[in-house]
Amino acid sequence: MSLSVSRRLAAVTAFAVTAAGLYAAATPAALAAPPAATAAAPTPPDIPVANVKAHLAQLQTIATNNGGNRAHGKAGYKASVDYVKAKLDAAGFTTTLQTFTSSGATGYNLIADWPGGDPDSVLMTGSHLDSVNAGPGINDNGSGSAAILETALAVSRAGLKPTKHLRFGWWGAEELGMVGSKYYVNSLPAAEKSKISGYLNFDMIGSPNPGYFVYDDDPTIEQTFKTYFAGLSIPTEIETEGDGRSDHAPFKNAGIPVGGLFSGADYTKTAAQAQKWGGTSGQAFDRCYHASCDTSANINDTALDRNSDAIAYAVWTLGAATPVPPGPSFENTTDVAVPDSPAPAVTSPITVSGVPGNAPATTKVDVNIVHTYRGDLVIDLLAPDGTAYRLKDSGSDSADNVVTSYTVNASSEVANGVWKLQVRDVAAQDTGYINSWRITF
Ligand code: DTR
Ligand code: CA
Ligand code: ZN
Ligand code: ZN
Repeated sequence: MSLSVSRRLAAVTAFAVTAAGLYAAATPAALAAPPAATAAAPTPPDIPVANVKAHLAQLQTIATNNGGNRAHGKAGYKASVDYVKAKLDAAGFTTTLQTFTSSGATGYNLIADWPGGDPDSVLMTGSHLDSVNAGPGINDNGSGSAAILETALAVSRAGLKPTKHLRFGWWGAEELGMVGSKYYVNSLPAAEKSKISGYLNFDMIGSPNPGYFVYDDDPTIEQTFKTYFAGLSIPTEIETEGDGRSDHAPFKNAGIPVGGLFSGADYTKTAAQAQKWGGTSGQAFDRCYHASCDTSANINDTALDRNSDAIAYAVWTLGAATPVPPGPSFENTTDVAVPDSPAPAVTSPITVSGVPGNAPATTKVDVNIVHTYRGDLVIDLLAPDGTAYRLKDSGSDSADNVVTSYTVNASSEVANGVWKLQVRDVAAQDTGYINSWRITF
């Protein structure tokens, strides 16, 4: 790509003014490690409700493309599992697919472990991912599934190092009688059950005529949620539709402390409840419960947002999140032109030294690429031994530039050595350049 005059000047200026910087950029010394974080636990993040709704849109598309549902034993359920799993794998989680059989069909539980934390003290968060056969199940229970997925992704974005070990679960065949969660709990050896300090369940948290219900099982978990909503001046009620009606039941029956949130199903909102929560009295919390109309339109965004944020608050608080002193960071700011397709990939090297042991499961890669059609680009992280970690695939994305942070589970790689950012333009027209990139351990 021909450099515009301003870029040529900028390039020359950069070379003249920061020759040392360029030298440093080519073989950078570790950037000064920021001061260690204070002992206070980090503030739980706001969960962007737009991200949660984007997951719901994907689940809606999956149902639409697979006979209108995401039910156990149907293609739509397995496609839902594959979607969630891909997001978690890309975010550095260790995922496991557990299979079981129910009503003659294979069912799937998806378990995702966040590396680190005390293996003898596990905080688990779960939602059932299946719908009924009648419809796409966006509130029941895409809402819970999407909210805990986005919370897990927030854990990854934060590079959280909680005291407890965090585990997330997406259950199959809940609508057949909590079959997946029962199978998971019953398959756990007693020693593993005893390590679970608490199970948080989220099944229907975006009901269109919402209530704010808190499970009244474990008092500590219950109080955690009540504290959150009190901070928003939102009154809550105890969930009284029956303990046995969702996936927390098998955990509770195994003696594990449980809690959760619920925005209501087919029961009717009273006048008193409408007075404090808004919405329509005399109408069900979710008129599309177990119906074909449980689509993307069957969500109250405010309830979904508040409950998603409450989930993050509970995971951070109950997980006893501790500060994350950022590890050593290395950067290369040398511009590297990315030629238009067809052309070989280009690379930008960073020599890492002085970092003991292996890279962490939460190795962070910050990428800054200037380009006029980022969908042309395939981006990989190359470890010193040549192992490639795909950061970004090509696709129809006409937006400019890639300015993104990726989390890579590079825990099998020795940290010291020459890491490379590899970029290849795989579609004709449009060019750009690697502006800078950084790796943080
Ligand atoms: N049985 C759940 C919906 C449901 C009904 N009452 C509660 C109470 C707590 C959680 C969930 C529910 C379902 O259809 O998936
Ligand atoms: Ca939010
Ligand atoms: Zn249901
Ligand atoms: Zn449900």
